[in-house]
Amino acid sequence: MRTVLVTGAAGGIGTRLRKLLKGVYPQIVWSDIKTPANLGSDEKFVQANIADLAACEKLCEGVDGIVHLGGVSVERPWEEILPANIVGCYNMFEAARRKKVKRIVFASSNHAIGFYPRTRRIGVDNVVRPDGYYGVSKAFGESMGALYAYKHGLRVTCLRIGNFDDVPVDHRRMSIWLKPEDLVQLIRIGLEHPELRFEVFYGASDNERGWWDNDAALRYGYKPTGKSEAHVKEAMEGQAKLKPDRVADWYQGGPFCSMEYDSDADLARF
Ligand code: 15L
Repeated sequence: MRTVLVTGAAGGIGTRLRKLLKGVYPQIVWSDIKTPANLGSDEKFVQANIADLAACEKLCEGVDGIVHLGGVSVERPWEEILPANIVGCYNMFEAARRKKVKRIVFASSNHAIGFYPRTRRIGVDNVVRPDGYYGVSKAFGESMGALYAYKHGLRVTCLRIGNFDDVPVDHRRMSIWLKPEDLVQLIRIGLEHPELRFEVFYGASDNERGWWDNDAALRYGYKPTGKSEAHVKEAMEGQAKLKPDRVADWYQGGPFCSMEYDSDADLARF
């Protein structure tokens, strides 16, 4: 990997990665629809809208690997998800194929499987259960990854990111927390591991209360260093500030599940 493109540079994860990936690859090109605050003079930034295929092709020129974080990162109306996360995701994969980029790490999300109850332990072979249009867009991105890997030979890693933060901030995040440095490890496996073709990994640290079987990532050498149990006090303090919610508290996806929820389901059966 000589040149790595990272989309979504102005977002929460992108902003943090700008520090954590410094010096890891000879050249990193950062991109976003908006210019990040505090761009360093040593950082290369290209402003682009991923809903524009020609702009994506330009971004991919001379690039070896992509970390695709760009797009909407929370639940939003379909009209916002469609251009940014569906069209934008297609554009990045297609531009990568046309420009012969070798690898893509796609930032998927736990919201692709948010409608599994917290009582279930799941792996990467369970069918998706998105908890909103955002989750659907992440499931779509994982499908694009599989298509472009098996049909066009790209090497693709989809990271179902739990919650990326310095510490877990509530009860749910105790199970899905991802320490920033652990995300760097997963990204590096995706960009560098010689045997990888297409994989889905959970973007989670070594959380005792975790719901996900992350064997696939461990087999590729992932050694998470974050342990949510070390931060239980902060997480429970955060939890105490939240109102109980029968749907959000039942499902892995939490509050995204209760948005616009109007099913009369007996939760205990699902
Ligand atoms: C995500 O996918 C979001 O990008 C982030 O904002 C959080 O909501 C996170 O999931 C989460 O589930 O905590």
